[in-house]
Amino acid sequence: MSRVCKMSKNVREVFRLDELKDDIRRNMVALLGNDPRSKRKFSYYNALAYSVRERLVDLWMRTQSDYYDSMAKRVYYLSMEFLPGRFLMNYLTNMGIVDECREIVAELGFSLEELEEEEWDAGLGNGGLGRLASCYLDSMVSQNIPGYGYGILYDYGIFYQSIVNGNQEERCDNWRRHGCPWEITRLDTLYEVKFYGRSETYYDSDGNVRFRWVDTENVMAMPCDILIPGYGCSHVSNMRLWTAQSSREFNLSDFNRGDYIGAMHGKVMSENITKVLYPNDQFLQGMELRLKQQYFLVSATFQDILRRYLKQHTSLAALPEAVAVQLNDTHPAIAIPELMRLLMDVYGMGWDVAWDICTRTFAYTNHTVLPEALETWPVDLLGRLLPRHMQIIYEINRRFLEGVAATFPGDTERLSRMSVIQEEGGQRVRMANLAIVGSHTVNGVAALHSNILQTGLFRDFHEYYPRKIRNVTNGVTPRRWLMQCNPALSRLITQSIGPEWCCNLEKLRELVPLAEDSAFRDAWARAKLENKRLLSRYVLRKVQMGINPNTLFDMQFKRMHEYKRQLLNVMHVISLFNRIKDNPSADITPRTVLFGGKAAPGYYQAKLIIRLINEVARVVNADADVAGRLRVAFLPNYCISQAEKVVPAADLSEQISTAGMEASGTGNMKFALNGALTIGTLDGANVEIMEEVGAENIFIFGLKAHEVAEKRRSGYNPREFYENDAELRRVMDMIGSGFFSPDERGLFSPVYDSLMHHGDYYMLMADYRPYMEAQAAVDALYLDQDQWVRKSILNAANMGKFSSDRSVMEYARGIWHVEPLGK
Ligand code: 8GP
Repeated sequence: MSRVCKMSKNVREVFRLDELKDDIRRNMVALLGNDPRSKRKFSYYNALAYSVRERLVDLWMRTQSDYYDSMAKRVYYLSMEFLPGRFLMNYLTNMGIVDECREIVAELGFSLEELEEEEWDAGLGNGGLGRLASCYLDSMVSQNIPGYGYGILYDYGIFYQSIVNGNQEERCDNWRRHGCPWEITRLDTLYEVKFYGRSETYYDSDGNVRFRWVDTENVMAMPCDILIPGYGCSHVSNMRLWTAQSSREFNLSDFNRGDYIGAMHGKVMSENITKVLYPNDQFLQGMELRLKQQYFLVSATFQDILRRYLKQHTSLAALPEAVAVQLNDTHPAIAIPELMRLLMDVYGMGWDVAWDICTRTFAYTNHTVLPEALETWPVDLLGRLLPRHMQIIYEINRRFLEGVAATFPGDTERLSRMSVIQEEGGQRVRMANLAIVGSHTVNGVAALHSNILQTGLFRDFHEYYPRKIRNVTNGVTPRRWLMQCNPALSRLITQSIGPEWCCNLEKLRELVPLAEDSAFRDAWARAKLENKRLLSRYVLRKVQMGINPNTLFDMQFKRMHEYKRQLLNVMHVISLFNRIKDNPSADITPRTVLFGGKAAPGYYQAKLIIRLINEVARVVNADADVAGRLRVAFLPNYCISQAEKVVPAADLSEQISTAGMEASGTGNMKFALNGALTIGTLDGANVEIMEEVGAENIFIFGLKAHEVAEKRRSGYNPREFYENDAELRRVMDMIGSGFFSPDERGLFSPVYDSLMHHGDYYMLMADYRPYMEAQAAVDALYLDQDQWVRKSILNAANMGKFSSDRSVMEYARGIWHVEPLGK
């Protein structure tokens, strides 16, 4: 076992907690230049952060030398997005020093929670894909898998959302404006990244034709490390995020010509590469700058990977035995031609040897089947920005299609479907096809999704490479998503079954018998109520609205997208409203329906649905008949730190996407882990959640994925549902006629039209009645609190499978072929 592990035995000694208070004061002065007598929370947060960070640097260095000494195979997780949120409490949780730290901070006159609130979220991602990457880093390091995250340090993360007159407004997220104490900037490490220019042939000394990439415009990449502590601090890893710096020669030549402004312009332009995260979730915006960002990440990362590798190896032939690269979606897939280029043009290998190394190094994860999210780049653009890569892609494709043609002679349609180059509508590079061809393994993120990849989206590839496409169901880290975000419940669980659950989530199963213990159920219900009270206070602060913790908290928090069907939820709310208005004395289960989520700034329909939610909320919340029974709120700026408040307080988790469209979902896992019951379709990981918790403990409704596909084929008629269902008709008419927008009657016509006149692509009309019935079952069950709490316990108890520790071990054993160090 490593030294690091042994050290974690005596936390107080290892982390020098007796000196922490003095260190905080010292950092107030030495690093921040502040008077420790000042009571500025922000300064104290920073001083605490630096003091915590410096305790980990030593462990990080030991971890790195452990990796080095053991010559362990390393995993590189390449992702354009990471969504870590706040770091402070995560560091303290994983170091196991939350309580000690709380005492020390109290002695300085603060509560830990108020200092925690001083931190800005690191919002370097859009949603599920980025958060998954962060959960995986936590699980990798906690299980001693030698790995690193590689990404981009955007100056501006995902935009800050505010709601003004019911509409989403975006403000830029200048999250590092006041500095970020977690970053360790490596000013002395710079790599050159090339763009544009041309590919030139020449003859080497043996008379072979070779290629080189010349006349390029260069930008420098500088790394910034953020430490990732493992739980129990067995190891400390890091994510390495790149920032763009202008290249020196580039400036100097312009300066020498006396063109100061020209030089500065070039500098600003090149540094723009890492300025801003593209805010689209599952929608490709084919901008040149985005492709530049992708190549910037890939080029800098591979220089770093090869530098580290070559410190311990003399030949690149063994690269796949020492390095596993996971491509988080196709965004970093340009890494495939980049590694080919490096191996051939820089290290002089021939095609076949280089290709063999390449395909044994890469694996690719697909996160969506939505066609509008699948990346394709115009050949013109890619060829201009990365001319040598374009050549290599053509050659990869030529050889690949030769193989396909040999296996399926005469099947030209198959060839054109599988080609890396799409011909129709102007030539484009299909990045998914490139990623499949260049990887040894491709995986989907839930069983249903992987099955859809095999039989639908990537069917041709599955026929050609029958063992390449597999499943690894997503997971979430129990450290952040239970231990840290839900102290009340965590305490109860630990008191009842001991602390091992946070490293072995399957242990939660020991809670199953406790569901029959009424004292335990009471304690469980008290923890939930405490969390609901905390959230109510937050809601009051955020949107000046009082909500009643004794009502059913019904939550839908996720990106705004038509396929996620927030609109279906709104239709249920409107139906409840109508029922109460029709019969004001009816006995109904009081509910608070909460929404949160960002819409891509250019996604008109999603923004209109935000507006609809807010207008419906206005009408419902102002109605005297409804008071005390139904309340609706949209919480602005959903982000990780908000999720940490929302998730523990949920009674009901809305996971209601059109079946076949949500690849996995991870919010569904977080909510159920915290004791929410799920209402959902058989989509993504909901299917597996149902298998684990039991069909009697989840509210499943609606069309199944194959039925959706079948209906699309056979012709779907949404009007039929409108005509045959009076309650649905009334809801639709209210939306369409301007009931919720009296000053602008046509405001919601596009919402009405999308369902009634434009084919209702996501089949809300078909699923409305089954959804209403499932919601009625929810209402009935909630009235029987004993049963509800029992099911809540059984949900959490059966979520063991959905730990990201399990997912990461599946990747490690089945895809990366790495073992935990020291085991
Ligand atoms: C998301 C999926 O929508 C979600 O179901 C899944 O849980 C999550 O990835 C993690 O696997 N997909 C994306 O965020 C995504 O595809 N983003 C697009 C930009 C590719």
